[in-house]
Amino acid sequence: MSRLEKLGELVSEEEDARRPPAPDPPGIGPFRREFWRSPLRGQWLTSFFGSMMLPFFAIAALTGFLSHAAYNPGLGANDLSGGFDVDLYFFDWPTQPVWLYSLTQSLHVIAGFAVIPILLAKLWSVIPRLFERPPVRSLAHSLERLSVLLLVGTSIFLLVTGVINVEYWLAPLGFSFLPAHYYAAMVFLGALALHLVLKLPVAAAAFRREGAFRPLGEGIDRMRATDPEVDDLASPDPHEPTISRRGLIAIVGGGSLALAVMTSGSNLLGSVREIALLSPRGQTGGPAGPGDFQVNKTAEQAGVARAMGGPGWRLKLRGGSEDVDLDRDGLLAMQQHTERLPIACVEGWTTWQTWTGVRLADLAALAGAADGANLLVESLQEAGAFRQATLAANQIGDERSLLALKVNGEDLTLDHGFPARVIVPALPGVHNTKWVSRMTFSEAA
Ligand SMILES: Nc1nc2c(c(=O)[nH]1)N[C@H]1C(S)=C(S)[C@@H](COP(=O)(O)O)O[C@H]1N2
Ligand SMILES: [Mo]
Repeated sequence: MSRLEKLGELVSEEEDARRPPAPDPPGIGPFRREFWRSPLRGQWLTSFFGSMMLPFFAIAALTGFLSHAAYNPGLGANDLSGGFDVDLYFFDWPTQPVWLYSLTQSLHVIAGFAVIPILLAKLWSVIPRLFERPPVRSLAHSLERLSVLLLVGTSIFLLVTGVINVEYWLAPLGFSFLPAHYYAAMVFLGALALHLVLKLPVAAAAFRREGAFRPLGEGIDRMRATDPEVDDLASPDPHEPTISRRGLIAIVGGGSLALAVMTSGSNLLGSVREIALLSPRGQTGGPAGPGDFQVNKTAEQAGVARAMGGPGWRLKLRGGSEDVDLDRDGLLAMQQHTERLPIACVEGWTTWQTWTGVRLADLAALAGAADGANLLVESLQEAGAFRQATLAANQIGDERSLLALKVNGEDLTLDHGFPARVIVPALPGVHNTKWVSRMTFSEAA
């Protein structure tokens, strides 16, 4: 026992002595420690699950911030988070490699799905704490419990909002995913840091006592419950084990792996969609043909009718030295370029297609845009946060960045953005605006 722990114990003993004997509520049901009888519970198991989760949370946090950076939240119309538009980053999101956002966002979603079984197992392992009596022993104890409450609350909230966003259950709930997810992530990271400071010594002690990996070597016949005297999570009255600790860990790890594999099907590679059982956009989008790949929001959902992109449609270039209006034939008469580029959505899916159209850089030159200008792209779609996006100078300047008119050799389908859509390498899917009607260059930055 460390000096600090000893001190803590002395203090709490003293507190116990000072407190008048509380009228002990009758120990009933789950409020009795004996109620919880699994011989698996103990600080080692909880610490092991906690350690298993750490890499997933580290990946999710890092890639979450990268996604925020990729959205260029400080730029023009890009703040979707209701005020959280600070540019926290000291770098411009690059356009190279073209699959960068696909990689980081896939990892984000994979890590989030894969951690779910481990989090559930860890919560199961500490459930007696929820019924701890007395609920609050001291100021320090109440603060610790509050931080755990925040940690558990935000981690569940982050995973639930992430999953419902991926699964398209969000719209009916009528709240905005990004701000909720961002702000919860901030609270979560704070609570996690505090939790680590408070619990690392406990976990380290449990690993020293039990051997960090020793219980993994024990089958059900050799497994013993830990001593409830030294381990406040151990059951004082354990029943016979029905599974070993390593058996439970294998099941949890297997579940986690299965979720990771399934989630990666429509993700990283964008190609093994048969295993993407949990992705509503895992399969295809429209009628068979060159436009048969997933559609995020259909034209109908966006309120865009084919007639709006008909013969009367003009692309309006604004903000340069000259206002230019182009019809679709005018665009087709410009130099055409073909690029194979992914659309990588924040939801985690990726789809690689072959796009043909004009370079954004050529449009900037045509309009006489200033060097270093950024670009507000607006859609025929009248309402909704995704009707517009602002692109940074490096994104306009990349020669693979297109205003696409065709996909896979044929005119864009209406659902994929006819008459014209943006496609920029390594750009989050949401900024690849469909049904473009107007492009406004800013003054030079
Ligand atoms: N105007 C407009 N453009 C949009 C959207 C939208 O809702 N409206 N959705 C965006 C999102 S979130 C993604 S992931 C991509 C998906 O493109 P796709 O539907 O062609 O696959 O389009 C983007 N462009
Ligand atoms: Mo998206």
